[in-house]
Amino acid sequence: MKKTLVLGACGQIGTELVLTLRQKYGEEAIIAADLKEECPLIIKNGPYIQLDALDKQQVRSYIIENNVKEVYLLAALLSATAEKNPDFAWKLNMEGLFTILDLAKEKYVDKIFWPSSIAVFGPTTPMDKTPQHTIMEPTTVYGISKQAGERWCEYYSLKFGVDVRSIRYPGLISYKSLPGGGTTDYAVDIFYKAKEQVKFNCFLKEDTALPMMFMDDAIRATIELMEAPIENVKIKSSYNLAGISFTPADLAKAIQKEMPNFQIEYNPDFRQAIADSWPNSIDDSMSTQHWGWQPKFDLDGMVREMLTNL
Ligand code: NAD
Ligand code: AKB
Repeated sequence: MKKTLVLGACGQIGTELVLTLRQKYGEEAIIAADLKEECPLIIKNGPYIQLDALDKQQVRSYIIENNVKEVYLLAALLSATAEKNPDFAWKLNMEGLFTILDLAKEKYVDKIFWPSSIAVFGPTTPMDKTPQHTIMEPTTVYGISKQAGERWCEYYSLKFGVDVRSIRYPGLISYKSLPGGGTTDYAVDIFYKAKEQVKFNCFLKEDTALPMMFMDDAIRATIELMEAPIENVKIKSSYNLAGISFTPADLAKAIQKEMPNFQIEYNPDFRQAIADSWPNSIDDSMSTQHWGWQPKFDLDGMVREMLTNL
């Protein structure tokens, strides 16, 4: 049986990706792996292994011995956490990628998914409808690692024929798993406070617009890109992907439509500078043209799903 490994499977994206991949390809075909000893209850329905993405030998042996042919590499430090530990963020975000790219170069692995982020853009990037190809001068360690990762993915693809596919995810909003230390995490935390009927203390200013997406759309995009015929995947670095763009004030208003007593206050912290360096909205027309991407969730639809399911 062809095996797929999701490395970093216990996080916000991995949990939902593992569930969806198992529904599609069977529980035994999808191996969840993470640094954590125990995997979340929700993904206990299939194989799990404790694996350190930084342990090159362990990762290589596991993949080769278990006939793993596809790898989703999700282990990383996100923007806010990375700023607190830049050296380690650079190490984790880069070294794991080289281990997997080299396994594909040596033909052990057939296909890789590696996520990039809107963090590859910086303050000199056009902020509205940011194009696929534009100025990219990121000012965060996270953004620098994602930009470097994109360059290496393209390099391995062009020089060695490695099939590596990537999306520049916007901030992701989900109810099945918690976010792991990003600047866009406020857009998940806000729903927990709304449900608890507690005033939300937002760490971004009310008018900070950022590109965001409901997790269902992100998982569908990931699998659609991975299933696209290779000739359609023309961009070998990473694809822009857009869902919904909104400010904390827009999101609060949308929640108030469903919960009129919901309250918010704004106390920006160090994450404001990170958010200010990122785009307001993204032009993802190349994803639409090349592999047919279409988002389904708008702001009100996402808010209803979150409030119903949390
Ligand atoms: P997360 O922090 O929620 O999850 C990361 C997982 O990786 C965690 O379960 C953690 O235990 C695991 N991990 C950390 N170090 C590891 C190691 N050495 N070995 C094995 N596992 C390890 O992150 P996420 O939100 O699920 O993001 C996954 C990927 O998607 C990251 O590359 C991130 O940069 C990217 N991304 C996420 C978002 C988002 O909004 N969630 C947006 C853009 C890009
Ligand atoms: C973060 O805020 O760090 C992530 C991202 C947009 O990459 N959610």
